[in-house]
Amino acid sequence: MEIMLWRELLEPYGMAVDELMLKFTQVRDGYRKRGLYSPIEQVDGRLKTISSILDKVQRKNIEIDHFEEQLDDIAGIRIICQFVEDIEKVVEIIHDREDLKVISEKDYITESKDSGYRSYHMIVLYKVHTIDGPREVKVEIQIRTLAMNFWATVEHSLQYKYDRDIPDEIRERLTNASDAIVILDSEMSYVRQEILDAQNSFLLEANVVSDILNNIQNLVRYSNKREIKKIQDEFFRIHKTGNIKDLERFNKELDIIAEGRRAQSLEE
Ligand code: 0O2
Repeated sequence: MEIMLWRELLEPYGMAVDELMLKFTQVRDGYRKRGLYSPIEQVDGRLKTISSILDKVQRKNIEIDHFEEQLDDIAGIRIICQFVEDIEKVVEIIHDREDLKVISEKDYITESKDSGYRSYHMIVLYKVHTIDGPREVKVEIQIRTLAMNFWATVEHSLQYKYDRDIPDEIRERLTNASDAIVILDSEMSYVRQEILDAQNSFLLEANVVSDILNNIQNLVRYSNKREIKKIQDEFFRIHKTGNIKDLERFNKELDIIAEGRRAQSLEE
């Protein structure tokens, strides 16, 4: 196969990775903008390199001309969650999306791989629009916690270092580390609600403060300097108390003032 042909073949997969990374990042940001906890913490993506495709084709005895049908992970998206419970939510989000058709799922969380690897895998079909027309491609989505990702990243590097033949002693340590990660994830689940409450109130405060500052910015156009200074001082005073309810009340008052000023300026 010629090198130019490879590039053309892989192009729709690269597009799928770029588009899906953006879409899942938008899902995360959508939650956060509304002051909600996002089940998605981080989104990564990669197009399998030609050399890695050739390695896998050789390892799995796949005919080179059929690699597209046989390999599910030419396009790969990785979604990292904080807690094990979030994985279920992300799986649900993926099932509900109209632009993704789930064709298979592997649950390596309930049943880890012999290596100790844990992750939830979904193979989906996704349509991209190339200059040659629409193309539906397979994408592998790996969903795992931060802790599972830490283990998988380290183990993956060791697989490369030892050419997939990790010495027994290191393998044993990795198995121990994988067991420790199950315990870590389950301990974190116990304190999940506490962490979620803290994160939610932080996000909520960040959003209210940003709304207040927008309101003040808009009021600058319709009010005099003395009035703006008074509003700002009041904002600093309430912000110092750290009381989110008072901040929300103050923001509502600013909304009303801003609305009144806008209406007044239209009448003039
Ligand atoms: P890369 O470099 O990430 O692209 P197989 O290779 O036979 O195990 P299969 O049948 O294609 O995999 O599907 P499976 O088991 O769902 O694994 C696909 C991908 O999951 C792998 O792709 C890895 O990314 C990840 N994975 C699976 N098992 C392990 C493991 O034991 N350790 C780590 N670190 N990752 C794993 P590639 O092509 O192997 O690698």
